[in-house]
Amino acid sequence: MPGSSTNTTTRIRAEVARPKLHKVILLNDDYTPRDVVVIVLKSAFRMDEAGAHKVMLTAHQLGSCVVAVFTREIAETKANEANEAGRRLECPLTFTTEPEE
Ligand code: TYC
Repeated sequence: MPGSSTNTTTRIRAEVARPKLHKVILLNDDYTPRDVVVIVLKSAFRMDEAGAHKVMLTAHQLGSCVVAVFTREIAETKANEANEAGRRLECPLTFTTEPEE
C-alpha cells in the first residue's frame, strides 16, 4: 500500500570475540650461558640468530624481555616448552607469561 511502508534498516554488527593476548617474557639469571639462551630462543620461538641474540642481550641488560605475544594457552605452552628446554640443558633459564594491558 503506497505511503504505508515502514523503512526499517537493521544494522547488524558482528561482535567477534577477540581473545586477550599474553606476553611470553624471558627473565635474566646469573647462571645460564648466553649461547644457551640463544639456542633455546631459536628452537622454542623459531627466532633467527640475530633476533635471538638481541632478545637475550635485552634480558641480560634490563632483567627481562618480551619474546612474543600469543593467546593465553599458546603463550603458556610455549613458556613451558622453553623452560623444559632450559632444564634439559641443566640451566635455570626462566620464561613467564602475563596478560597484555
Ligand atoms: N646473564 C647471563 C650470563 O651472564 C646470560 C643470560 C641472558 C641469562 C639472558 C638469561 O634471559 C637471560 N651468563
